[in-house]
Amino acid sequence: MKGVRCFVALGANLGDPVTTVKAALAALRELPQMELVAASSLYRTAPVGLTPGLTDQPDFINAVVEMSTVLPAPSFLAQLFAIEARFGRQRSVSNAPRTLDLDLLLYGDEVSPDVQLTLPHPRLHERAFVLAPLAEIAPQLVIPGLGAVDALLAQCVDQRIERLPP
Ligand code: PH2
Ligand code: MG
Ligand code: MG
Repeated sequence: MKGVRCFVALGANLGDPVTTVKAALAALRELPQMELVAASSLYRTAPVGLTPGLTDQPDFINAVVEMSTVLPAPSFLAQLFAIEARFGRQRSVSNAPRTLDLDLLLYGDEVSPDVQLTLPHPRLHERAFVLAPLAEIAPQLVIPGLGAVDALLAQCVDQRIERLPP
């Protein structure tokens, strides 16, 4: 498929997050009009950016996938939201614990300040839990307006992440 090169982040920290993330990877693989090109390892990561009052959260399981799609970005995002809903995602305050979070990180080279879908993802460059799996599957990647993925990752050394065995 000659589609747009996209990257999606997966995150979960409620229930059984390893099983959830693996099942979400299978769901992404089955989406029509797109192709899953590469999937990173799973990572166990310390929660980042916690809302006051929600600081005692379980660790997350995170991963990143590369996809190719012929869908426009808003339609692709709608598909991601539909998968989140299937996995029982409840939306409350930002950064609350979640059964499954799917974030569209990059849609080709698109740069957009749209509040519904900011591209690249607005916090991507400061999050080791995104940059480490991204660097694993796309080590040469340059993020539009932000720079090389490995250089950005080197600036996030204080965040605890552990790559899980396959
Ligand atoms: N997602 C957040 C906020 N903080 N921390 C980790 N480790 N992993 C996440 O996926 C995550 C987070 C908001 O989506
Ligand atoms: Mg999200
Ligand atoms: Mg998120």
